[in-house]
Amino acid sequence: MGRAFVYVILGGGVAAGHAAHEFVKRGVSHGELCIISEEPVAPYERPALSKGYLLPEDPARLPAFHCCVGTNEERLTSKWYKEHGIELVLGTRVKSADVRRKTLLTATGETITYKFLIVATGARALKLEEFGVSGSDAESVCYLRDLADANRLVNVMQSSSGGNAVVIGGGYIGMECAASLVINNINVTMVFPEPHCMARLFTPKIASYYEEFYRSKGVQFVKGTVLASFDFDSNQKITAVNLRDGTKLSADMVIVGIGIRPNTSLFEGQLTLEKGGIKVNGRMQSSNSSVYAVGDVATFPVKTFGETRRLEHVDSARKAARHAVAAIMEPEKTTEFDYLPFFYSRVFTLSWQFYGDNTGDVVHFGDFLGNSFGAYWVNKGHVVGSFLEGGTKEEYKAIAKITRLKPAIEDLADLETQGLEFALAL
Ligand code: FAD
Ligand code: NAD
Ligand code: ISD
Repeated sequence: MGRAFVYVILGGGVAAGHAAHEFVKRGVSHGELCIISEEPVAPYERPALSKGYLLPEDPARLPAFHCCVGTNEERLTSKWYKEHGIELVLGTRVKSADVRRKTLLTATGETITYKFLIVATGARALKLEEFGVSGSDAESVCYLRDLADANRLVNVMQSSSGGNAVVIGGGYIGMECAASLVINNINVTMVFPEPHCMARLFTPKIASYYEEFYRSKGVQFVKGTVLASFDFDSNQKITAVNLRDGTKLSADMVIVGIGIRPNTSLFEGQLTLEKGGIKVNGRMQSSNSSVYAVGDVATFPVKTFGETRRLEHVDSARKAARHAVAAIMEPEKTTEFDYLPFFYSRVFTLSWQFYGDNTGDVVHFGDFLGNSFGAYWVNKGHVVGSFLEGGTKEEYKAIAKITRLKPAIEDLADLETQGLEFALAL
């Protein structure tokens, strides 16, 4: 059995949803585009899963957060895809790809061919077993990557109300889930190997602000160690978590957020890989000219840094997806992708944004005892990155603009004195 399409998007997450919207904006014809997704629902805004989805009252539920509500655009339900003649093949895993033959084979045995393929397979959560610890399949151990994980997490959370949770990992998932657990009346201990939370991005000073805030909400931190094993009762229910430093933490539930691996396996040996992702050029085109890659799975040239990066954030997935569609449908009008990395998070009443690169010297500014502060990163004499907690819309716009402009900095002390005013004055 086989079907042929002009355009196929492999993966049905954030990048797929925004790419589909762009295809329609650019006049794709009925029957030309197909999206194949392992998930059983139309593309949705994944960030909701660790935020609104976990609220105890009035939680976000589909269809409210289908793409592209994250950018205040149309909400694309299955009906929208149907109305625009887009074939949405849901609940279907692609099990092999042959880029020479331009063919995908699904787990249901169907062959789908394409003229242009956009790979948007995202990433999978790393499992404890990959670090030599078993127990991931225990009833109260939760990961969080997709809707099925989120539903499971909500159930486990509800049955653990008033109890103890151990959160393994001090990155995005750990921080956002820990906040949600507290809001759900669960006592939280966070465990991670680094000296402070969000070690990939935060400076020790920034991290200590968030850690203090979390402590004020009752969260405890165990740093510099990792999980060694679980204790189970006679019903195979987890009762405690044993850490490598010998600590035993009693636990009714566990959330694991220890990073991801991009889903590249279908293309290994067929496309060039770099930095863990599918290497693409400024048109999001891989080493095979009919295959494009976007989102968590793509390693692309970040012009402003002069090097390639693989980013794991929603803004980058959305914009790269739209850029790939532009490059495919209007190649002569489409220039190289020129993306300024943008990351953000919201936890409790806090909210931060980061633009650019966190390399070089750090200059902190603002009131670290209050509720608005930030930092600039200055590399080789230029601002390359900025962070702001508690900013206004105008202030976030200003730090984004300054990071894009990369102004020269002669005196770090002067930059520190000027603080946010430096960005606002530009
Ligand atoms: P995904 O959205 O992960 O989509 C990949 C899709 O491909 C999935 O539907 C998957 O099932 C499908 N797929 C994979 N392999 C196959 C196959 N072989 N066959 C068929 N289908 C396949 N970023 C932010 O910037 N801000 C946030 O606040 C934020 N919050 C997040 C919260 C959570 C809980 C998670 C997990 C991530 C969050 N992120 C956030 C990161 C952001 O969601 C990702 O960067 C983004 O989803 C990447 O989009 P993508 O389309 O590349 O991958
Ligand atoms: P992450 O890379 O942000 O953090 C991984 C954390 O795992 C590290 O900070 C470290 O503390 C911990 N760790 C590493 N090895 C460990 C070990 N052996 N034992 C215990 N802990 C260990 O990844 P994540 O938090 O799992 O997030 C998954 C993905 O979801 C990422 O791509 C992230 O960008 C994305 N996400 C983003 C947001 C956002 O941008 N606001 C929110 C949620 C999720
Ligand atoms: O994707 C990401 C992310 O979450 C970060 O903190 O890239 C950055 C750093 O790993 C690199 O700047």
